[in-house]
Amino acid sequence: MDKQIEKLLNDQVKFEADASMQYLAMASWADENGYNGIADFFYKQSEEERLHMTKLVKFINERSGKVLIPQLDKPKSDYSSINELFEAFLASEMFVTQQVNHVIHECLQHKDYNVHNFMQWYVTEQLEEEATARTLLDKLNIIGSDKSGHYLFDRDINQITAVTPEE
Ligand code: OFO
Repeated sequence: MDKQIEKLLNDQVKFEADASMQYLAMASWADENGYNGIADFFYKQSEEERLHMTKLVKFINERSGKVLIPQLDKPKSDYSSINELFEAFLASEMFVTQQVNHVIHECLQHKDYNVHNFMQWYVTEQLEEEATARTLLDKLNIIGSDKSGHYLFDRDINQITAVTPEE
C-alpha cells in the first residue's frame, strides 16, 4: 500500500476513535444530567464509531499495511446545555466528513481505486450521520431553552432519529 495512503488511513483510525471517545463522554454527561434518552443515543453512537475504527484497522491489515494504534485526544466532558452538546456533535461529524473527503481526494491522486472504493462506505455513513445531527439540532433550535421541550426531546430522541433522512 502506498505509504501516504497508509498514513491517511491510520489518521482516519484516530479520528474515528476520537469520535467514539467523544461520544462516550457526551453519553456520560447526559446520563449524569438526567437525560437518559440522549445518553442512550450517544452510547450507541460511540459504539458505532468504534466499529468504524475497527473496520479501518482490519482493512489496513488485509492490505498488508501497518496499523498504528493512536494515542487519543482528551474528550470534552462538560457542556452548558444540550444545545451545545448537539452543536459539538454536528461539528465532530463535519470534521470527520472533511477528513474522509481528504482521503478520497488523495486516493484519486495516487490512483488507489481499491482504497477509494473502500472509503465510499464512509461517505454514505457520514451523509447519514450529518443529516441526523442536523435534524436533531433543528429540533433543539425550535425548542430553545424551554425545559419541558428538553424533557420531550430526551424522551423522543429515538423516534426522531428513527426517521431516516432521504438518501
Ligand atoms: Fe464514523 O461515522 Fe461519523 O464520524
